[in-house]
Amino acid sequence: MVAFDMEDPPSAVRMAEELGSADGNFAIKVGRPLEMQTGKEIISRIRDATDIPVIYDGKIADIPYVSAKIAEIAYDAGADGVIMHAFVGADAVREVVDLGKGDVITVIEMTHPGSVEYLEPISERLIQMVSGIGVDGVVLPATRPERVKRLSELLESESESETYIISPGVHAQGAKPGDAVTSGADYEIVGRAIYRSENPKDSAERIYREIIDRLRGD
Ligand code: OMP
Repeated sequence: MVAFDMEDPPSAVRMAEELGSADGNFAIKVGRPLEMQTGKEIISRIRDATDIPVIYDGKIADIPYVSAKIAEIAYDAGADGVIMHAFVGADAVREVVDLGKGDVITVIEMTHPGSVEYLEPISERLIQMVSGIGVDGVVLPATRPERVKRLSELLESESESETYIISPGVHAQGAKPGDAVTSGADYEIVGRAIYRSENPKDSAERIYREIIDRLRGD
């Protein structure tokens, strides 16, 4: 999953087109630094530029009504899924899930040190809560593979339906390609190492191959 946090909409659209024909299994995550340039329109432009999944990473964390409103705007603009925080509580998560307009991915633990202080102590309860509601995916930190392992096991025992795990932190934040998928994650998220590189398509394909090689034990 390629994080689109660049601040230049034309280069984002170009990269979306390139990823559509890249060798691998890709998705795009539109972050706030990009969204703030144009508003929801960039989601639609990226949606029109490629067939691969587009996730809106608004890190939504508001009261149920406003959380659902933000998510609805993103879905209607063309997002296949949205990322919201789990810590806002079951009522907010449920209201977004109940829209039934696309995937809901909830943040459980984050990649930065501050996450250890406040999210780690409550993350097992967050997993139980989102499993009970039935979200489509969760975010776990590639920077802490042992947490991905522990929480992926818990997720499997708690969830009645399949819940995928997406893990950021590869390269720019110190995780190595493959650290998360070999610990139980389904997708790894990579931003700067791709969109800041000289040839983003080549970088995406190379990192994708590295992840697959680790998964196969090559
Ligand atoms: P790079 O560090 O540039 O690869 O980007 C990482 C991407 O993952 C950014 O879009 C972050 O917003 C996102 N992210 C994290 O880095 N850490 C988290 O704990 C959660 C996320 C996320 O939810 O995507």
